[in-house]
Amino acid sequence: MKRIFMVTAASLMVILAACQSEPASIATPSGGSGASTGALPSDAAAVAQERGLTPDDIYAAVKTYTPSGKTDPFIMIASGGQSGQVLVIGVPSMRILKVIGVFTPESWQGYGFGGSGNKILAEGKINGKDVLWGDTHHPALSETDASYDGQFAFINDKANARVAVIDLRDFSTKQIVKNPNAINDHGGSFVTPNTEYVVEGPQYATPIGWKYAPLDQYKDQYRGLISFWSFDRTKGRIDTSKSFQIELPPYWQDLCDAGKKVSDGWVFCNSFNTELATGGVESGNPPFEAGTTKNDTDYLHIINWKKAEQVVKAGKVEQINGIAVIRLQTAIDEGLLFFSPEPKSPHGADVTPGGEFIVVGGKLDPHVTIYSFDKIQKAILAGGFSKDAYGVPVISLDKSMEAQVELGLGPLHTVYDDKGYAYTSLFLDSAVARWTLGGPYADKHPEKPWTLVQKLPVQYNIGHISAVEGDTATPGGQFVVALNKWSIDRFANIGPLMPQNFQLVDISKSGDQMKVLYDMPVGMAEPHYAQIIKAERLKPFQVYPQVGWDAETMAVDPKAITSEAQAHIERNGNKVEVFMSVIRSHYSPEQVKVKKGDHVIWHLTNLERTPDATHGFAISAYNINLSLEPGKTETVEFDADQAGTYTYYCTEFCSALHLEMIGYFLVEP
Ligand code: K7E
Ligand code: CUA
Repeated sequence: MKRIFMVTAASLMVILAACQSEPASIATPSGGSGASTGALPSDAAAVAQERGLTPDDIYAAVKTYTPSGKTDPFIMIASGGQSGQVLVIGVPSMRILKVIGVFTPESWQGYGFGGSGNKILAEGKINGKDVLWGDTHHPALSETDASYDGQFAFINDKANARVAVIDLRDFSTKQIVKNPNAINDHGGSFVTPNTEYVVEGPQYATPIGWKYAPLDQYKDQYRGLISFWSFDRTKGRIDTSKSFQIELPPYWQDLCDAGKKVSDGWVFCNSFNTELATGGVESGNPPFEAGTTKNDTDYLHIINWKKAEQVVKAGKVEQINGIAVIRLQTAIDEGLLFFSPEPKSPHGADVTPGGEFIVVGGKLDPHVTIYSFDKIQKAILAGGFSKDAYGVPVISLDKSMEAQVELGLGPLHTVYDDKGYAYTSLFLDSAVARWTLGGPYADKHPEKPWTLVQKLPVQYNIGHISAVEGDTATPGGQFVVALNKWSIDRFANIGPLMPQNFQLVDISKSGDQMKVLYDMPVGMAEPHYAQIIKAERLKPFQVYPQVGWDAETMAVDPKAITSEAQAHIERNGNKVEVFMSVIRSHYSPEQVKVKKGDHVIWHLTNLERTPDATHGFAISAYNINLSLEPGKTETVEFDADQAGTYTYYCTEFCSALHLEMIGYFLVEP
């Protein structure tokens, strides 16, 4: 129901004046234009009136409108859910800037249609089988000293326990790592404060190495397994030889977060199903949803990864499928693993900017529970624990808890700002809760610590929540994005499968002043988490640094030609090697003739140095399609197994003579 009332030119001026008083860095990120407030043009007031816009609507419009030629001050890296992709979105305009193919072939980028993307996708094979989709959940930007450094992004595939590396110099996928010991994951990816490790937490327990074991052996044979993938920044790759895993009890570890600052060196994961339910509603067992929620508490997992590193160095590991695994008993004996109870069916474990507290959502409990890292450390020093069924020391809740804040129904995930507020998604309430942190944050806001300040309705069923750098040591405080699972009535009806709704929320003002600004439909999957980085931290290439650049190795391909004069074809028996140049508006050579059965190796180099002068390359019927950005080299290798007359042509409208950018590929019978 929309409140419609008259918007007078005078009230618009008040709103505009209010917007103008926002910090210039938010209102006019690119600076310099110096728009004058002055009087609102009468034609604009007429439009507002005709469209029935309320003052709130006009505030939202002014707050989010990004004039042509201006760029967004923030970039959101969002999971692409079941699309197996990653979305790059400008904030606050909420415009999609790029869809990055990660676990799924993506034809615009020519990812998975003959070029280097095929090699990367092949790394994600499972037992030799192509798995060409992913359920991406949690993107993680690389960090230096617990703040985003704009260099890399990582993303997990929940469905298949894989982690991918995206290089932010060209926003493209460079590596997929298949976890050899887990078949699904969830608590990943997230990074340790200097991106020493990309952490991949587990979810539904299976035997390590996903070997067969019947469900009546669940307690003894099934296990959780958290992975610490060692990241080599210089190479821009995960180094599995320096990575390790820690065996965990078969509780369903869920969301994880790395400690930072005072809690650097530790990782925290919430969990559920301490009941060890194995389902079987068809044989009279309680269904999973009941079986996994019987206990009043589950366990927050508290893991000392710096100590685990030492245990690995000391060789107290077992090699399983090529990865060093710290066994559960070793983790207990070496003091790497502790538990503390969490209220009913928790979700989310989110560390505060300074690392002092860990906030866990209640899911079936109206509270968030706030754990104190300091108290946890004191309890560990004091000793005298009870033990869980597997012998893991349990720190009682009264020894680890700092506070509980009642927020409402279904608290899930929490992010932070620069004003000492925390923001928690309330799934069942469909709301964003703003509440106050205590401890060192107490004097940043006027309210009492650990209290609810505002509950802002969102549309609808919010899952994750993302804030500008809101999970780092240096949160921004301008915007929150609610990642809503349902959109129901927010968009035009386009059939039963409805888009998700990313709702932009203004959090720039203190107190109960949060406002919904904008609805962005996401009509391609269900994203889970997203991170928002200040755009100025990103330093991507405009064109590849040199002609002949191999985007996979991020170096010049020694086989690449660098001028049109070098274009040629080499034949050696039934091997045909094509060295092709690509520039507006022709390929050279324009005729490639082979015999049926020839093995073809086709190198293409885009000689352009002009930004955006991208060419495509598609060979009809051969499932080959490449994107050649300025300077890029790609190599396609295939057997000419079908005789006939084929064309190859440029799939990017690159110039007035783009349609003429074609060639003939003749395969003689
Ligand atoms: Cu992070 Cu959606 Cu995977 Cu919560 S999960 S919503
Ligand atoms: Cu090159 Cu179109």
